[in-house]
Amino acid sequence: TDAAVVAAVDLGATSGRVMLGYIGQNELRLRPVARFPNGPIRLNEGGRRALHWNIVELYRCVLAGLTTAAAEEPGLTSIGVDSWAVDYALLRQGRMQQLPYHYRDDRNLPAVEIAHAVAGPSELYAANGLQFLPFNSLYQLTADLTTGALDLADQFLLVPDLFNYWLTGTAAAERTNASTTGLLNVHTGDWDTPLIERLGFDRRMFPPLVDAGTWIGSLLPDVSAEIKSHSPIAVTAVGSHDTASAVVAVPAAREDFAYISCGTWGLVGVELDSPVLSTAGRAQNFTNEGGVDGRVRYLHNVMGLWLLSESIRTWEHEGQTIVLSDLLRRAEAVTTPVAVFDADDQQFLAPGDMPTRIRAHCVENDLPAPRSNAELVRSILESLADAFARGVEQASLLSGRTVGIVHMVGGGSQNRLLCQLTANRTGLPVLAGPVEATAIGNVLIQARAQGLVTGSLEELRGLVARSFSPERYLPACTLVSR
Ligand code: LRH
Repeated sequence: TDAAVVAAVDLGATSGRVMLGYIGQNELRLRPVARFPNGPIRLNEGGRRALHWNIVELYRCVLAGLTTAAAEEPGLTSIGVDSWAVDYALLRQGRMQQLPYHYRDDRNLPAVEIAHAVAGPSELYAANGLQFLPFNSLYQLTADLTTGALDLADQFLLVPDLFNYWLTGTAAAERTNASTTGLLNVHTGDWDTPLIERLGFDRRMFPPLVDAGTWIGSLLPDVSAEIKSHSPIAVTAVGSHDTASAVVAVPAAREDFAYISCGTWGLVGVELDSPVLSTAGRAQNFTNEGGVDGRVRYLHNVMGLWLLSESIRTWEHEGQTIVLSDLLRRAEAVTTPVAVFDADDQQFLAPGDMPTRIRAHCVENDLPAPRSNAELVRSILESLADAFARGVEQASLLSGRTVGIVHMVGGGSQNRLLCQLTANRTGLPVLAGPVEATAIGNVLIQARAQGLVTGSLEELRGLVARSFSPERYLPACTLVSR
């Protein structure tokens, strides 16, 4: 074909992938070239079990994927990297100083107290517009301040920025992901120097900000050699926060849409032109994250498929053989009412035995504790759908935006039961897909930067809708079990 081709590197908290994106006149296609698992690695740190990312192994997987990509498509012109938010590497003179921490590490909890003693939650919200999440980078940096790790560093790079640096030698901070640090000012979109300094961090650690669509650099010669590429390849900044890229690829055809980007997390919200900084929004823990093209992602974090994947991990660890499709079929067949629990409860954040935590939570809250794996899965999906419905309703109320349709993108859009339950509980049609919205958003911003497509996000979304038709779920009241 005569389609132009770029590569999207999309790193999620449970898996990563390298995809080729083909951009034709009126159509977009994706082809996976590599998929690899990702997850926390536990290391002993003076008696404490610390959670880190195996970032070097992840980089090796990315290079292997890019090698395949370059072999299959010698005409590859550009690479874009996105990942989960908030986590970062500390460098000194270009050398990584410690393995990045995983946001589920428990060092953050004491750090929250320390940071809040300097700048309280309402003051922080007025400056950065972010919901409180104990792992926002500013709390993690506070932990690094107390261990002395910051004294050893002269540079802070979020995960995609780190990969871009390793690929090109250029250090830059892409804005959408930088907005999740808590250190960007919500009004100016720039590093909030007074806040950074009050919290005790060195402003010079934070690289120059760039917008999605910016050319970062060419692959370093040794990287080109390693992936066996013979033509120059650009690294382009995309919406490097995975959720920002996913929102770009929501195939919305009308304005009154809410989105649920559902993978490890379920990010539920609306897209706005300007932030909402109301006390009510802060009380409901709604965030104003930076979107591509200066849009605001006004959303709330719901625990997401993590509840399911961590339950499955627990069962497999116990020696059970789990077949996901069977499990979901049995969950769908459950007819007894199951517990609808608070999927947002912070006790589900840490890795560990999820079924036991969910049962204990149900008992504590006078809810029927799930008795079988199928009941537990049904309970998780009902609870997620319930949290999604509350999120959609609150996003609408808090922003004043009418919502008439819900787009579910990401891995969760493949879960038919979850989509149907979400339609039932929101009372709105749910349009499910694309599954690979994040990679698609990543590809689109590279394609636009290269002049292969033009136009606003609305036009890009039209292209997504034409290329990947979503599946429609209508609310069916009979399925609701409250
Ligand atoms: C989803 C996500 C989410 C963040 C979390 C850390 O992958 O980026 O938007 O809140 O990971």
